[in-house]
Amino acid sequence: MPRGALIVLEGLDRSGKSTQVSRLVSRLNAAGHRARLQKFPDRTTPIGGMIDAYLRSASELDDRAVHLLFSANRWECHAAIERDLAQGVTVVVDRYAFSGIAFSAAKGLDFTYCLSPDTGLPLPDATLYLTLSPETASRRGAYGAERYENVDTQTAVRAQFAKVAEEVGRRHGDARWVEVSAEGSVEEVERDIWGVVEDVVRRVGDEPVGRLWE
Ligand code: FDM
Ligand code: MG
Repeated sequence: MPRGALIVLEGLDRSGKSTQVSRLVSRLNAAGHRARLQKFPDRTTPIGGMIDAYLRSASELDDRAVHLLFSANRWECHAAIERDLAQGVTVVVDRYAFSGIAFSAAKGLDFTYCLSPDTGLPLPDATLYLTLSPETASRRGAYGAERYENVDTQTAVRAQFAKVAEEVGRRHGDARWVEVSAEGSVEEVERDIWGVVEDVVRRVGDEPVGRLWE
């Protein structure tokens, strides 16, 4: 049986990521692929609950401690992801280790340190990075009230995502990181994403799943 594809969407706040991941899952299922959504952080687990409290500023945590919690939250889900891929289910992921690096490195943690706890996780077959100019982001309305939802943080995170893109290209090849402009309408962005994903899903069926940063 051909395996499923691991597709990640990354992007800054207000890039429309959540809308696009749910449209992508629906479209894959409508096209006859089995697909499911996985969101990180997954706030439904005990570790996810600690992350959720931190993001809502209901608790304070050391920067390294919270970095490791985000990674642990991915590790507690990796077996289910790999099982689904093996059974032919495509897993669409809303944020992954790349957000983990970008947000923690933006706080000043060492970039190489930030990479290391996610080493060995299933490697996405493609990561689609939704890009958005600061002007368009500000036109889309006010930020929410969670930690990191402010202009200064988003600017620092954007710069770190550029480094993450370089690192993915260097370690895993440029084809694994695809920039998609999120400036257009929901339908335009959906069409561009579909153009990439359709090919990936068809191509990876008999390739083994790679390992992140290995
Ligand atoms: N975030 C997300 C991190 O700081 N590290 C991570 O590993 C991940 C997956 O959590 F500000 C940040 C990014 C964002 C916040 O994400 C919550 P959602 O997508 O808004 O729930
Ligand atoms: Mg958010």
